[in-house]
Amino acid sequence: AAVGATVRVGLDPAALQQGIVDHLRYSIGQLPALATPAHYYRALALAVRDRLQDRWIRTTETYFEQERKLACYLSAEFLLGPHLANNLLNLGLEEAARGALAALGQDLDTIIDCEPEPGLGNGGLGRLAACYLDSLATLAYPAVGYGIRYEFGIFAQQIRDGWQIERTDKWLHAGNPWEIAKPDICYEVNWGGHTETYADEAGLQRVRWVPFRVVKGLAYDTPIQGFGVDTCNTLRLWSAEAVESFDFQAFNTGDYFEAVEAKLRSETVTKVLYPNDEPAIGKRLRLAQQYFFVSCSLQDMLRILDLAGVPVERFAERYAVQLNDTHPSIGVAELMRLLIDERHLDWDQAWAITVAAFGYTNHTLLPEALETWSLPLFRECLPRHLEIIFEINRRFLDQVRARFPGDEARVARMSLIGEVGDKQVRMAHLASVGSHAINGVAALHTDLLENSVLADFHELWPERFSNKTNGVTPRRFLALANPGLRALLDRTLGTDWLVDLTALRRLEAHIEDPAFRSEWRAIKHANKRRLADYIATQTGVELDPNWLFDIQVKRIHEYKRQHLNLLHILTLYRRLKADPGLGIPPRAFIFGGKAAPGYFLAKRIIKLINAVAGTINADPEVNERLKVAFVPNFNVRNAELIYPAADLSEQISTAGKEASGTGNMKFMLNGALTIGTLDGANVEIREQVGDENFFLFGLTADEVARLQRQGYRSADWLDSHAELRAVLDMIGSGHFASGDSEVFRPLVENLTDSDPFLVLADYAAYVACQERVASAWSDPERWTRMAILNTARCGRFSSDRAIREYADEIWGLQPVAVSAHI
Ligand code: 26Q
Repeated sequence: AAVGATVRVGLDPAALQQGIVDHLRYSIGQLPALATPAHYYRALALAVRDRLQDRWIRTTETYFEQERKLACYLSAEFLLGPHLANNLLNLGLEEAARGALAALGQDLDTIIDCEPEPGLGNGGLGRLAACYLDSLATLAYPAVGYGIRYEFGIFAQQIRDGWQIERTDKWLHAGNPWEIAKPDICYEVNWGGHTETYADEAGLQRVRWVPFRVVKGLAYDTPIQGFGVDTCNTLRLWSAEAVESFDFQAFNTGDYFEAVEAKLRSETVTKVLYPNDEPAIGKRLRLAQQYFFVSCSLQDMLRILDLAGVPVERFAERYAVQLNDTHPSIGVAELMRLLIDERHLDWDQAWAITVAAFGYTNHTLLPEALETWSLPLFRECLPRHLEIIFEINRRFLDQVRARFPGDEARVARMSLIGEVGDKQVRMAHLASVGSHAINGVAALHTDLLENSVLADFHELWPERFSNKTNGVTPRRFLALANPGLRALLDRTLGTDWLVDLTALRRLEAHIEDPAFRSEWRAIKHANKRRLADYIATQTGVELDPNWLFDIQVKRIHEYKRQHLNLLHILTLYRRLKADPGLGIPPRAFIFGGKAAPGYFLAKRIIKLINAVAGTINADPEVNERLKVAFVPNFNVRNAELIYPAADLSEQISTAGKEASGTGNMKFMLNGALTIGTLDGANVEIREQVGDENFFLFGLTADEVARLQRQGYRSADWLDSHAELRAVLDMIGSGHFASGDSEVFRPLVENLTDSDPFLVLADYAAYVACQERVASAWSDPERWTRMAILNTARCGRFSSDRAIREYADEIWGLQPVAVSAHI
């Protein structure tokens, strides 16, 4: 190949080095002598993107030529995490990059740490979308991710005086070497205004939407390279801009300032990710974000269909459109609008296409987390869509009445319009009616979905429902996160586990080999050392890697019960204070997670964790047996340090409340044992690993429901448990707050007065279960066997398995082999 080609595509260290030097000069304009690791990061990222480019173009071209079905994953969030190390892994370029940088006097790990992570999501749902993109590409499925290019992602969390402080996440401030702007791929999106009817040339009555405002959506594409294949799919994120023509009126009348203000208003649409993981009422901008990205994405699908010369009637043969929760569910009404108002299809034809194209994934059962929009707000913002939703509803309720004559209570329950209190549009109902497939994200969750929130829909259309238990990508969460374990697995099993996680079963043959177990322990120890060093630099708390590392990392939520974990810690603290000779194994309790900025109790839970940490870590009577640390700013990057260092994974949500959990799977993958309730995917984890290798405690979902029906009284549990009362009193007394008895009063009162998530009811069982954990830990050989079994039996929880199920059972999607020219 010519020299120029080598700079762009050569995979050997020398070519890569040349590529880096070239970008440093021609793309960045930096003198090598003055280049910092951040400059080298950008240069390497650009050199790696060059090496993706042929695969990327070839993939797009292959899909276009082969006229095959494409999966479109619509998600308001993609919590991608850093790209560089992942792309090096998937391209098989890790050693070449290390060598190329070494020749330039640079260290690859230092360079990798320079990447600001794209945190375009809140937690589980956004990270799931990112894992699914990885699996889609690795399995060679034709797919596109569609979402929002937030200028500011999830806030960076700092801890000041024990409290969470939010800092804006300026992930784009040094530019983003991974994305390519496609300014020619852009669409107009209407907002507000009113509708009119008119007669077309043929005299047919049609509807026209006269908007109050028009915003333009621009595409930014990011390559999603599969592991070990040439498939490189696209993540297309939309960024909002003002429509040029829109300023002119104000400009011409001399109000330049007004014109600029209108431009700014347009651009706020994609400014910032909402940092809540449940809906807040009446947030017009959130509705604007949802409609904006969904409209751009559907217009894009139609444009590509036109380009391919495929008639719009065949839309559903060419696209499977998956709704990641209800956030993109306005798509049901938008596709109807595009097909009827713009493409002039009749209602029945448009509806058949819509239902055949859409699938809906539900991620929550919590009633307060189900999305609704107030009818007046909805009408003001999306007047045409409301008309369409009324018509969908009219036809749908006719169907319900025909099937269940005289059952008006059922009709009211199922209506797309809720009439309890103020009228609302129920997005989960819109998504369910407009989709041929509806799924939950774990077996228990799907079961509860079918029998509670969507029971009426399940009765009407049982064939639409199925379960798709979540999964996580072993490339990022094992190979990248745990290089020590990766090397052991490669040496012991070969490398096929990376694309067939069930191959880890073969580890079971090595469990009785003491040398293997001791290697296993050495790897875990090194991972714990690495995390301890990180925690020491971030918080000043020093942890000993020989201790049991007991970890709970996830968003802070009452239903996830970080405070139950705290009650256990304080029980041990009190016992140790009373009896300093008590024989309990030393434990490090590690927490991490962000609270929604407006979530009062969640923020107090963070403050309490830090207050307890301050007291315990400084007390020589207990700090040789107990330590507590809160890792600030839990994100994808530090998650990759945390999961591999865990001995014990805390999955202690109130049964029936956690739809699935995916952190539970990331811990299991890395050989942590789980202490957990029968909730979400914990149920399936326990099934896989065996009852004897899982620390189970607590009420079941049925028992929780029954207790709450009967009228749960938390005070009953206080009367019968002196130790629990003492712990709560201690929190309330100000013991952890230099005598301030106010700060934690709301938390204590929440538990003693209402306890909505049954923390007190599960307390005794949890503490008893933790005693079983302690006794298992005291036998290291037994613990190691159980740890190995956890990794060996995690095969089901690969996102590859989950994606195959979606492809086969919902999307009707076949893999398409891509072969790059180079
Ligand atoms: C909705 C409207 C307005 C503003 C915000 C939102 C919003 C944003 C994010 C609502 C929900 C979310 C995120 C939910 C989420 O992460 N759910 C988790 O999804 C995981 C993947 O399926 C599951 O494993 C978890 O159990 C579930 O809690």
